[in-house]
Amino acid sequence: MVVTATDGGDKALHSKCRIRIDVLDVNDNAPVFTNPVEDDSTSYASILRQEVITRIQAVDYDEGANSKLKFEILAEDGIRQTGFVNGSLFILNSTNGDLRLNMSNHRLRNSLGRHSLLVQVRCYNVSGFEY
Ligand SMILES: [Ca+2]
Repeated sequence: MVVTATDGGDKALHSKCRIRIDVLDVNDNAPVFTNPVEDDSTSYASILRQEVITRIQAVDYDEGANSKLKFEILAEDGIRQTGFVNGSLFILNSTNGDLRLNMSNHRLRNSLGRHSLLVQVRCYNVSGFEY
C-alpha cells in the first residue's frame, strides 16, 4: 500500500511512503468437537484391553499455535478429576484425544457398566491454553 501526504500550499508538495501490512491470525475461534458429535455419545469397550476406545476429536479454525489443541477429562462419573491418573478408569491422550481404559487402576475389573466422562478441549494462545 502506498500512502501519499499532500500539503495545501499554492504549489502543493507531497510525499509518499510504502506501507507493508502483515495480517496475522488471532486466536478468535474456539475448538469444536467433531467426535463425539452429540453430548451423550456412547462408545463400547471390552475391559482388559488397551485398545483405543474412541478418539476424541475437535477442530479449530485458527492457524498455527492458535489451533493447537489440548484434551482433558474434567469429570468421570460426575466426579471432578484432579489429574491424578491412577485414580481414573480412563486415560485421555491430551494431544491426539485417544481414550483408553486405565489398565493400572485396580478398580477396573469391578467397573463394568456405563460411565460418563466430561471432556474439555482447549486451544492455545501466547499466554497458555484457553477455552
Ligand atoms: Ca483457536
